Amino acid sequence: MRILALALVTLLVACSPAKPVAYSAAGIAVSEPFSRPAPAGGSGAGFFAITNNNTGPDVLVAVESPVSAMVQLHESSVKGGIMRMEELKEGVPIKAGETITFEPGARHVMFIRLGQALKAGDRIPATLVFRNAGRVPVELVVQGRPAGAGGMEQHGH
Ligand SMILES: [Cu+2]
Repeated sequence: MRILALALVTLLVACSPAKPVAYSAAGIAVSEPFSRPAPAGGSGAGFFAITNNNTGPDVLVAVESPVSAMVQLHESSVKGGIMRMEELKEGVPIKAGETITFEPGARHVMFIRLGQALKAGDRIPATLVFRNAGRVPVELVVQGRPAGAGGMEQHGH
């Protein structure tokens, strides 16, 4: 019975990748942080939605993580049929009450020179640093398969 119960729990965890995971601190809510598989030495990407529940504006100034040598905030865009990435050096402003998203093909967190491979099911610790709200620790869940050609790994740094 106990073994069955354990198996059931494992099954439930394995079968619920879409279950919303949310973190909040100091009036900032971060929902469903996730990443994609990527090789050690390469670049990985991070995605989530951030809601500013405070009465004043804020700025996401940086993301820190032990998984890579460098972490940057990036914006992808397509210009003349070519996908480009630009570093958001001034950070990302968030108005009071606003929700902004980081998602594939758009704004994202870039983990540059990974010290370890990111594999499906891994949890990556990261800390979002806000100008006013301070530090909000989260865990990104690595989901799915490597993006391959046309995906995030294609971006050079
Ligand atoms: Cu990037």
